Amino acid sequence: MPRIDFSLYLITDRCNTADRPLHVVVDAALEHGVGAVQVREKDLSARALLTLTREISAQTKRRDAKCFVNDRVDVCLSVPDVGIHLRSDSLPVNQVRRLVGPERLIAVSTHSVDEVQSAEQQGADFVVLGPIYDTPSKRTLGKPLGLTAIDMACRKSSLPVFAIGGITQGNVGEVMGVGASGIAVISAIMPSSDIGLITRTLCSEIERHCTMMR
Ligand code: 3NM
Repeated sequence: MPRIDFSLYLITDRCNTADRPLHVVVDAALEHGVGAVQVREKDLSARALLTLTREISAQTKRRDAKCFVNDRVDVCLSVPDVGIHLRSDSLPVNQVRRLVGPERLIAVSTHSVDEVQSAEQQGADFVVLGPIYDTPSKRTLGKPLGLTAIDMACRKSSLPVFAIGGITQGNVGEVMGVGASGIAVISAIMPSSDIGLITRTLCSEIERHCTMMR
């Protein structure tokens, strides 16, 4: 079994759930095919983040899915089996590997092919590369990277590369078609009025393009 056995990675945003409790949205997404959830609530205190990560980890366990926490190695180490998702200003990957040991999964946010290669050399398990398309929260990063970045990253690294940034049911096929191992999304799922339908649609698009590549 590969360490990364999922292809649809949901990132939380508890302020973007169309007024539903976060756990309701997360549970529906897990029920319909999300394979991993990243707890990314940057404004929470360490203690509140710990409580939330415990809750979401219990939800992912029930569905045989994975749970990651953004940036906070201390919170990660406090909850059994939770992985860590590092950003560019987090502790370096190799340092985190020494802290969390060989079993916990390490994901890394990357914004260039060089960063993907560096994450691989330092012992990451997979990378998220973006923004691939325009997405409001990442306009400060400049122009979206586009599909060629995924293509190049997949050629130059053997790590699973997940596409992020503006991924929707309309473009998931494109990113899978150039070699992505999966997608990471917030707004395609979090605020959706029908979480089950959009999750199933994304899963079947991913599966369709994986089948076409075989
Ligand atoms: N990181 P949506 S893009 C959290 O490029 C995040 O590193 C990105 O949200 C990166 O699915 C992004 O709504 C936002 O576009 C993803």
